[in-house]
Amino acid sequence: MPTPQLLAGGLRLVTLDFSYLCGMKNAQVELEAETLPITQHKSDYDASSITALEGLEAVRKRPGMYIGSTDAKGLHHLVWEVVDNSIDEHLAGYCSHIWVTIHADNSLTVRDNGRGIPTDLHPKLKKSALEVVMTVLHAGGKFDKDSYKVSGGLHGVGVSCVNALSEYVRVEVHRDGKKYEQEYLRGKPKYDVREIGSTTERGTIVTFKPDPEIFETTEFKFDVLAHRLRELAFLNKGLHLDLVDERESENGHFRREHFYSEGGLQEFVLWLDEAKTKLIDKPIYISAKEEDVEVEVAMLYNTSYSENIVSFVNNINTRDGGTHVSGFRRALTREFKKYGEDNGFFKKLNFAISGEDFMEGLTAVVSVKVMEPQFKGQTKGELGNSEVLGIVSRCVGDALKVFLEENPSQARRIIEKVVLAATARNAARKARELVQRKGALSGGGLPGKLADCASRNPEESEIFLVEGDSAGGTAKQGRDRHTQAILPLRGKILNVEKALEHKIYENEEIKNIFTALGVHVGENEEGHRVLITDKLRYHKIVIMCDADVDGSHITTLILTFFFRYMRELIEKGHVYIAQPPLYLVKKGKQQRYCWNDKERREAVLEFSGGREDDDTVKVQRYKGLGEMNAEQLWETTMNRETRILKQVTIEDAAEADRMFSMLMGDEVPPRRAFIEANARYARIDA
Ligand code: 0RA
Repeated sequence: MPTPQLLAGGLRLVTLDFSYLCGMKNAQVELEAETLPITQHKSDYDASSITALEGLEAVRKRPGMYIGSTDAKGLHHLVWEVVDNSIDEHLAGYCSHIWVTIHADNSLTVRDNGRGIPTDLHPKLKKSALEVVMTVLHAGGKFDKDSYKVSGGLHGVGVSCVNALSEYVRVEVHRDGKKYEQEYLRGKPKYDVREIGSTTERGTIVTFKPDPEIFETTEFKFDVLAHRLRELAFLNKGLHLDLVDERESENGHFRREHFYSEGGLQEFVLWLDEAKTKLIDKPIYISAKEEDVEVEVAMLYNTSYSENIVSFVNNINTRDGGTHVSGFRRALTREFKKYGEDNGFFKKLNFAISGEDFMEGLTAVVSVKVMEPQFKGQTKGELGNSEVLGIVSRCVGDALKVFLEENPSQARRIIEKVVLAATARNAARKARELVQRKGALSGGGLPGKLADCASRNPEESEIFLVEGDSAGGTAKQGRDRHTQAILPLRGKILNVEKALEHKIYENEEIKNIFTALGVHVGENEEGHRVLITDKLRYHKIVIMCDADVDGSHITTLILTFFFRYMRELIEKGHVYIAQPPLYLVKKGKQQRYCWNDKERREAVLEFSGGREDDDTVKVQRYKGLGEMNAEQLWETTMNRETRILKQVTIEDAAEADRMFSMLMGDEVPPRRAFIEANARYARIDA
C-alpha cells in the first residue's frame, strides 16, 4: 500500500511520516478484514487435550474477539501478550531485562530473566504446567493475587492465544538449574515438555511465527515495537528492554535499540516535551500510595497552548483517561486556584477562571497501579474504578501544596501563564463569537470558493480540501458533483502550532473550512472549548495536496489544524488523505498508474517484456495534481471505485502531539535531530 511518506525521498518525506504518529489505515483494507474467511482446521488431538483444543480452536475461529483484530494491530498484540507476562515478572520483582528480537523470517522472540514458566506436573491435568500455560486459554494467570498485573488487564488472554494464532511456537524455560523446551504447530504440541540440559540462568524464551492464515499481514514494524518498549522503559524505571531487528542490517549491523530509564516518568515528560520551551526548570514529580493504589505523576509546563495528559493503569495506556485523570485534574485545579486566589494573582481578571486554563501548556504522565482495574468505554480505554478518583486527588493535592509552598518562583510562572491562558481564552471566545455572528448576519452563507455538491445527505457527501486554485479547478471539473464538494485552499494555511487561538478564527482559509464543514466552536458548562459537529455537512473530509515536498508540508499544516482544533472529526474517522499516483507508465495504448517505485518497476518490466533497452516504454512522474487533467484526477484519485484514501487515525495522541510540535513548533534543534534520526531509515519504497 502506498503511504504518504513514499511521496518524497530523503529528509523531505519526514514531513509526512504519519504512520509513525497517527496510524493510517486504508479504508478499503478495513472492509476486506470483515469478510476475511474463517479458517478451520481438522482436529486430530488425543482425548486428554480436547478441552484445551476447543479453547484454542475458538481463538482461531474468532481471533478478533481475543486480540481485537487480525490486521497489523492484532499482529503486534501478540508481542504485547508475551511481553506483558515478562513485565508482570518485573512488577513482581523478578525480572530486570527483556529482549525482543525480530528474526529474518518475521518470527519473533521475547526473552526475559524472570522466574520462568513453572514446569512441574499440573496435578489435575497430569501434564507440565508449561504445557497448560501454553495450550489452555486463560491458564497463564499467576496465582499470586496481591501483585499488580498487566497481563489479564485489557485484552489479557494469555500466551496460549499467541500459540493458537501462530503457525509455529517454541518455548524454552530456564528454571531451577535446568533447561526445558516444547514446540507447537498451530497450538498443538509436537512433543511433551522435555529437559534439554542445565543452566545457570533464569527466565522464559518464547519464539513465535504468526500464522498467515489468520493475519492480513505478518510483518512486524520496528517503530511500533520501539514506541511501546520505550514507553514501558519510562513506566518501569530500572528495567532494561532491548529490540533487535535481524531483517535489515547496515554495515553488517542489525538495527537495534536499547530502552532504559533511570528517572522513569520524569524522563518521560521531558521526552514528550523535547521540542517545547519549558516554563519550569524540572518536572514536578509525585509518588504516593494509598489503600493499595500506587499513584505516580510527573508534570511539566511549557510555553505552548495545548494540554497533553498521558495516562496509564498497570502500564496500560488509558487513552480516554478515567477516574485517575479526573482525580489529577481536580487536584491540580483546586490547589493552583487556591494558591492563585490567596496570592492575589486573579485580581485583575473580570471574568471567571476556568479549569481548562490550568491545563494550557501542561504535559503530564499519570500512572496508577490498581489491583483489580475495571476498564470502561467502547475501546476499554478508560479507568472506571471510582475509589481511584479520591485517592489520586488527595495524593496529588498534598504533593502540589508542598510544591507551591517550597517553589514560589516556579509557582508564579505557572499562575502567570494560567492568567494569560484565561485572557487568551476570553479573547478567543470574543473573536469566535464575532466571526460566528458575522457569518450568521451575512445569512450564514457558504464560502464563495466552495463548489458544493448537490446532495444534502452528509453520509454520502465528501469535501475535498485542495491545495491551490488551479488544482481546485481541475478537481471541480473531474468530480462527481452529486456527492463531491471542492474547497480550494490558498497556498500555505496558517501554522496553528505557532498562532494564538484568536488569530485562528480570524484567518480566512480557516474560517472557510469551518463554514464549509458546518461545524463551529462552542463552550460547555465548564467553559471548555468543544466542537459542535451535529451539522457536519460531509462525512468524508479529504485532504488533497501535491505529491511533492510543498504538498506534504501543506498536508501537515492542515492535519495540525485538524489535530489541534477539530480532533473530534479525526477521532470519529471523518478525515482522509487522498493518494494521487506518482507515475504513469505508458507503452503505445497500454498505460498504468503507479503509486510507488515497486509498482513502477513492475509495470516497466511487464510492458517491456524484460527488455531494458525498450525505449518505447515511457515513465511520466507526477509531481503535482496540476499535471493531471480532470479525467485523470478523477480516475486515479477521486473515483470511489478506484482511488486509494488513507484514513487518518490517532493511535497515540501523546506521540502525535510530540510530533506536531516537533515539525511545526519553534524549537529548531530537536526538529533537526528528529528529522535526521528518522530520515535514516526512511526509504522511498517501503
Ligand atoms: C505462570 C506462573 C508464573 C510465571 C509465569 C506463568 C510466567 C509466564 C511468562 C511468559 C513470558 N514470560 C513469563 N514468565 C513467567 C509464576 C512463577 C512462579 O511462581 O515461580
